[in-house]
Amino acid sequence: MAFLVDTIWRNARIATMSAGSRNYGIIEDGLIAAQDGRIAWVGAASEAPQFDAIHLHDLQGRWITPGLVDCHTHLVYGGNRALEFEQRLQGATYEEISRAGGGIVSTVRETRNATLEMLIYQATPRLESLMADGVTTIEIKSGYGLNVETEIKMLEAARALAEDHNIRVQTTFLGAHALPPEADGDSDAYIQQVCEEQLPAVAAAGLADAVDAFCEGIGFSNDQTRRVFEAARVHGLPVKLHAEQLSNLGGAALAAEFGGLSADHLEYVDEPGIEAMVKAGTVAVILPGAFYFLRDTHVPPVDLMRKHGVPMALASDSNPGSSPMGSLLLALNMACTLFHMTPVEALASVTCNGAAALGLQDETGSVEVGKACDLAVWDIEHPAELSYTIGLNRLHMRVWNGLVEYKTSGLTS
Ligand code: DI6
Ligand code: FE
Repeated sequence: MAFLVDTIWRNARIATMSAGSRNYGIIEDGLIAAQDGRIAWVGAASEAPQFDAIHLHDLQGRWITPGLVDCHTHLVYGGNRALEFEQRLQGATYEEISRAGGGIVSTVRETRNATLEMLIYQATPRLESLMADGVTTIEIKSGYGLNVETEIKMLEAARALAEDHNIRVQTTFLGAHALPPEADGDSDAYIQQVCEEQLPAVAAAGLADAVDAFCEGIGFSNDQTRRVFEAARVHGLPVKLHAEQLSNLGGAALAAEFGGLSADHLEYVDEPGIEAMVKAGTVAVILPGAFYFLRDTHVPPVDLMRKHGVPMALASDSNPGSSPMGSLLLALNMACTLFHMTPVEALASVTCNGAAALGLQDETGSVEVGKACDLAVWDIEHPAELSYTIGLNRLHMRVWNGLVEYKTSGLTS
């Protein structure tokens, strides 16, 4: 008797990236069956039961990986900061520009002035560029509104992008990203407003899946971040944190103390911070785009992370100020070249570990029975090529929740 399923992919080599498989979890001559958008069967074709499928894809030996996860982006914002880039090239630093009222705050002005429709329109090519890299799950943060109205507008734009595209969008509230000009330098009063007005409004509207903050000299202190996390806990929302990007304020340990999903950036994290993260199951999200674009020289301690076994994820950090990056595959190459990650670590970091950084490890991030059928099909001879090449994208097909898009068809729904 044959089992009838919606879709079969066969004649494929599969890097399942399944939990516990240290080395890609390779299946040669693999077959995947999907039913109702979920993976119903995966394994070697020789062991497969007899399937009948409505849609049959013969992949002629191509590679399948899990659909990629970009677990840290600021994709929605108004305007751009190309002129600030020029200033930096003439010698101004990111922190100097920020302290002089440019930087994040200039994007806040543009984002407040943009309509919801403009925000969606401007974010769409950025989203589609990442989707063309095989991204099937993306996190999008607020944080360029810094008031109730605009934070909500940003999160609504993120949710609208999900409606218009075949992609899973997780939203994160980042009201504690920077101090808005009207706060007049009173960061404690602003944090109170984040906790008592912005966060409750966002939570009541059901617009956030998590809460984030920028714990940094040019952002908010460890103590102020703690207040934000306590408010997140009251609203039952998990936390993540921009931690130790430009200095060490103990943010990684703080995120771990609150059972954080992830601590992100981590150029300056120390061993106690890493140990705390391991104990709490907090994922280390590394953002090579920002490191590269800010011409940072303080490399995140990947060796220490590896030694302690903290799961590492990579993300684009797509944002106008420190990482105007439209490719997640590029982050793989950068992480290997700049931080000595291995190609298998890099692929794990944008699949299973990226999913864990969003609390979605049971839903996506590996090719396993029961998970969403999120796949990327590649014209490559080995998965290490995904890390090896620079700006060369060999995506053949993208599958989200069982829905197939071909690269040549424009990849939009
Ligand atoms: N760290 C970053 O790298 C981004 N936000 C943050 O807290 C930069 C955001 C920007 O410069 O617009
Ligand atoms: Fe960021």
